[in-house]
Amino acid sequence: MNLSFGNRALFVLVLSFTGIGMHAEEKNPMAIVKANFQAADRDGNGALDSREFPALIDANAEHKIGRAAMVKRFGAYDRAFSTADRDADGVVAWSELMTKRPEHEDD
Ligand SMILES: [Ca+2]
Ligand SMILES: [Ca+2]
Repeated sequence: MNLSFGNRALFVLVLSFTGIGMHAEEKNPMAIVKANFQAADRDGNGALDSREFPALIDANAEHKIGRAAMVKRFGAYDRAFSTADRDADGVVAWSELMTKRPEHEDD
């Protein structure tokens, strides 16, 4: 290698910056859930009905987010759906996922 100090410093900087970027992405489950939500929302109406919801659970389970893997393992999609559908209008909106309250976290 025949890098000057400046080039070498830049090289290290780029490497560490890339590393931080990847790390931050893995550390942000909300961004992953949002992407999974949008992928699961097949008709694109901004909410998941009971047929779309399992796709979100499965995708979240792949990323080991929350209790998704457990819901998937027990096939408890209906129960998870009615818990997530806080206003019981038959669809789970993104805002409903975001307003999940702590008392619903216990079993
Ligand atoms: Ca939808
Ligand atoms: Ca709802």
